[in-house]
Amino acid sequence: MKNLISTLFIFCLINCTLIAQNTISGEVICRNGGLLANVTVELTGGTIGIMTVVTDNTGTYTFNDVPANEDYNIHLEKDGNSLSGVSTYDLVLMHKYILNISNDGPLFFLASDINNSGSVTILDILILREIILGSGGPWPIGPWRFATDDYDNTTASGYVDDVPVVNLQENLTINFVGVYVGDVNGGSVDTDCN
Ligand SMILES: [Ca+2]
Ligand SMILES: [Ca+2]
Repeated sequence: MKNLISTLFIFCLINCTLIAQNTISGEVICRNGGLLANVTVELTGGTIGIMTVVTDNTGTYTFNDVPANEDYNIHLEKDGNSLSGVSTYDLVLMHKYILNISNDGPLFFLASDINNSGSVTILDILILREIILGSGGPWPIGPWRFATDDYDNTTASGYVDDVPVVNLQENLTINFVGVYVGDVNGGSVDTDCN
């Protein structure tokens, strides 16, 4: 009997490890703090292949029953080609950024780096100017981009658009801020921002 219990215990231990599952969830907000709907969130990797959810008016996403002990990638994207929130005033702010007289933090930088080169230069201004003159798009990247709430370009912390999850061991909460590229001052009033 003792041997049987030991065998069952070992069997359970192995299988419990194999079927352990977790939840990956979070919230996507706008720069003004509103909840951002219609963001496509993809979870890829491990044995699941790909799982996709779209945020609703609560701005939340949830992946249930994600197998533990595996590696994943979370990717966010959202369509957009409106100039809502993008104006010549943003060009002025970018000029000031280049001249070191205006910098309102990491999200300001992310919205200003139009070509995703890792710096804000006169080329970004020229590209955004063409977008404005052309009444919208195409953006080199985006226009929506998604930064984790710990994103900071000056310290290389946090992630944008893609978040790696290595060896999932527990339930994770990963929150994002949606940034509309070109809307440097974050004045966009997107209809999906609740
Ligand atoms: Ca750039
Ligand atoms: Ca703006």
